[in-house]
Amino acid sequence: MQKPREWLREKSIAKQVLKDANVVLEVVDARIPLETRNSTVEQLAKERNKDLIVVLNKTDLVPEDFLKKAKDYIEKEYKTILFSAIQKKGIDDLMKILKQIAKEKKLIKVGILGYPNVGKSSLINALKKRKIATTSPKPGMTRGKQLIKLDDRIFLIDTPGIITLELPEDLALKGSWIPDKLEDPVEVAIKFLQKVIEKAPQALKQLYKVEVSSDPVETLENIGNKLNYKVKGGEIDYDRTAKKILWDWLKGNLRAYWLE
Ligand SMILES: Nc1nc2c(ncn2[C@@H]2O[C@H](COP(=O)(O)OP(=O)(O)OP(=O)(O)O)[C@@H](O)[C@H]2O)c(=O)[nH]1
Ligand SMILES: [Mg+2]
Repeated sequence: MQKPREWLREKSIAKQVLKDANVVLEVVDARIPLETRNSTVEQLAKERNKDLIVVLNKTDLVPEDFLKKAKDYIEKEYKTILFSAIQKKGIDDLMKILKQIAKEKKLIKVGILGYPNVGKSSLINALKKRKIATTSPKPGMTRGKQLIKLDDRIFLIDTPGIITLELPEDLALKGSWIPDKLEDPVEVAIKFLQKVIEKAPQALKQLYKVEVSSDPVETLENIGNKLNYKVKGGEIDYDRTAKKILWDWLKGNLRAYWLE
C-alpha cells in the first residue's frame, strides 16, 4: 500500500468483496473501536443490503467494563461480537450467527473488512482453527483476496480490507501504517501522545515507567530518556523514540483505549 495506484487496487478489491459477500464482518481494534470503524464500508453494506456484523478484535488488550460500554454503543446500530483471535474468544458467538445466516441462505460468503492490522487474517485462522491466512504485525500484510472454505456452507474472504484514502499520518494513529514509512514520525507521535495523555495516561506510565506530563513533547522526551535512545552528543533521538512508541501501539504493547 505504498503507491496510490496500488492503494486504489486494494480499494476496488474491498468494493468487490462488498458486492460478492452475503455477510460483512467489519473487524475493528477493541482499543479504538469507533476510530477503526469505516463509514464507507458501512454505507456500502447498507446500500447493498448486506448483513454487517462489527467484530471487536483484540479484546484481550482492554478491560471488561470498557468492552461493555463499546458493545452497548455499537449495538444500537449493528450486531456486535467481542473477539480475541489470540485468546480464541468469541469464536462460538460468531459461528452461531454465521451458521444461522447460512441456514437461511444455504451458502454464504463472508467478507472480512477492516483497517490494516486489526487482525482480519488472525480472526480467519481462529475460526478455521489453524494457520491458513498469513498474519504479521506489519500493516498491509494481506494483498489481493483469498477465498477460504470454513465448512460446506460458509466461505470466508480474506482481504486487505480497506476502503479509504486517509493519509499515512492518520492511518498510523490507528496502528494501520508502518511507522518507519512515515515522513515525519515525530509529528505523528506527538499527535498520538496528545490523545493518549488525554484519554489513557496510565498506559504510558505502565509501559515506559515515566512521568507523564500534560505536554506531549515533554512526555516524548521523558520516554526517550527512559529508553536511553540518544544520538551522538547525548541529545535524545526523537525519531527513534517516536517510531518505538508507534510500534508499541501497533503491536498492542501500549494498552491505551478510548471510545471517542
Ligand atoms: N493482542 C492481540 N493481538 C492480535 C489479535 N489478533 C491479531 N493480533 C495481532 O495483530 C497483528 C495483525 O494481525 P493480522 O491478522 O495480520 O491483521 P490483518 O487485519 O489481517 O492485517 P493486514 O493483512 O495487514 O490488513 C498481528 O501481530 C497479530 O498477532 C488479538 O486478538 N489480540
Ligand atoms: Mg491480513
